[in-house]
Amino acid sequence: TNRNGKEKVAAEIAAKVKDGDVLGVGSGSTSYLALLAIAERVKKEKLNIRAIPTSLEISMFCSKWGIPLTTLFEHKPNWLFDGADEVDPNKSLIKGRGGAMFKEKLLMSCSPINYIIVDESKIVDKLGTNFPVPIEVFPQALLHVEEELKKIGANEIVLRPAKGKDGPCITENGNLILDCRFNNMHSHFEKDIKAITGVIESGLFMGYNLEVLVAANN
Ligand code: DER
Repeated sequence: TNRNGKEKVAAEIAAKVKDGDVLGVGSGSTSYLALLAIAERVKKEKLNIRAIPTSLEISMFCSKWGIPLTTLFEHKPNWLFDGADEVDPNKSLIKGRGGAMFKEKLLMSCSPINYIIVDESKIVDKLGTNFPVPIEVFPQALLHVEEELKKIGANEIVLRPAKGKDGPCITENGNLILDCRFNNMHSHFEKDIKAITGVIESGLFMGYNLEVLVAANN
């Protein structure tokens, strides 16, 4: 049933697409549903749009369904849609279960309008309830970053293991991911994490102008 809810929200996103749009396309299964719905409209209505992907997987889906790709070298996105792991009452997010948060945050920073599509399970009172905060780390900086994260209150730091190969998960940027839990994440905590040299990006999104569309778990 919640799949129906998700497909309804995916259709809402697809309905927003205008001819000529350049879309920032987030990663994850909910963005995927929206991309499917958009691809249908593109085909049926011969829409001329372009996508700036946030992961290899999204690039492959766009190529498969005939949605032309572009890059930030040629275009800024008119708007973006993406999923999230957690959304709190201030519309702060935890993202990055899919490991694409560097490009997702980069695109969101370049996009004037951002839609976050989630189901009710992602709505939390306090960030960190269900998901750790993923932090992308330059490999050589690992031990330094772990030390610094502990200083700002990390009480659990897990090096994300790879699936399908031995050793740690390696992001599409060639970095490692630390999944972290913290004692207290105050309202500018994203900046405290980013200030640590060796941190490439975190999955903490605070203070972005975004609209949240929630799929009912009917
Ligand atoms: O990795 C990400 O940031 C994804 O957007 C993720 O957080 C949401 O993925 P889902 O839609 O498959 O739950």
